[in-house]
Amino acid sequence: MGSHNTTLLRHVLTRKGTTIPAGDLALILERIELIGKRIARELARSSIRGGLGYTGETNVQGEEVKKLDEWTNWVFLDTFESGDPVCSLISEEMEQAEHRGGQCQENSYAVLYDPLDGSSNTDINGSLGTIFSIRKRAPGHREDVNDLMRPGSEQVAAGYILYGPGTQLAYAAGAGVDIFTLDPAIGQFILWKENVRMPSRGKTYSVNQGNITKFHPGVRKLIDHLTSRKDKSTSYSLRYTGAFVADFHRCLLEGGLFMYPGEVTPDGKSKGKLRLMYELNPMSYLVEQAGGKASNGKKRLLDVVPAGLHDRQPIYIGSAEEVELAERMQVEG
Ligand code: AHM
Ligand code: MG
Repeated sequence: MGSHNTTLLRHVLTRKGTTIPAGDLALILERIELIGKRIARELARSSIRGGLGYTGETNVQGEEVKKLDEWTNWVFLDTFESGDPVCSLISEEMEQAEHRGGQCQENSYAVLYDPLDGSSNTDINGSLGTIFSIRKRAPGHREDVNDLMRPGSEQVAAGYILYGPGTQLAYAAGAGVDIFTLDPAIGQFILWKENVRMPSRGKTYSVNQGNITKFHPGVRKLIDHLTSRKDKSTSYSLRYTGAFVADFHRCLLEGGLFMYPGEVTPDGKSKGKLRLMYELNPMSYLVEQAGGKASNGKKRLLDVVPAGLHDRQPIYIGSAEEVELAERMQVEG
């Protein structure tokens, strides 16, 4: 058994080749790991603390808000109270960004996040996640977030926390994807895998197949193709948890395809469900750093210029072979 004693902070401070200064990244990830520990602890006992169910409110996305959505969003705001070097907090749960300090300075950042991904799983003790994206803010900006209306390729770091049987944190900052596991007894995220590389093809696909009639016919063609393989060595199994983080984590480790296709509306337009800035960009950044691909069915997701903070897009993400296949099948028309 190898030695398991590299903490997240030590790793960040000694990692070479990152696109963001190690000191800045350490300050931000130190906060995010604390958020992960606070959320993991609460999720483990929320059923006996009256923390499950809905608040009765609807969020900016028009979705019913769960008590844990609201609480986890507050945990971000509370943990980043002291700001520096984070100037702006932008969440799928808030219509407007929250800012810390005065005008954003030279080396200040925005953290864009989905505090509780897969929230339909809260009440059944299913897997959940937190997703984050880190971008530089242009000096002098604050409420004006136009400097962030840029493609996901401009992220300087991104990652997620998976709350499963164990809690794991994965991040990338231009030097590959590294994964850490929380040891609750000592309260530390310990390095588990460094520089994860995805297989170029996998054995599973992930999609909410119950929505098939709402998707473009190209998606049905793709699913027919994936499910028509008779040879065990080339056939696919379906895996879908209802939490993007959990499904993506499988893909990252074992290869395969996760998709959330656009829903074709009566006027023939395709409408994605998952959010570009809080969900798709961070995972697309990670997948590319691990040798995989991410597309909206027509183009690389990291090249998409957001139409707004809460923009949604279709997604096809995973091993290079399966994502290229989806694009060839013209899944989004
Ligand atoms: P959420 O962030 O509000 O939980 O929504 C995102 C989730 C993803 O985690 C998951 O892949 C998808 O929505 C599940 O949606 P559906 O229930 O339509 O399959
Ligand atoms: Mg989500």
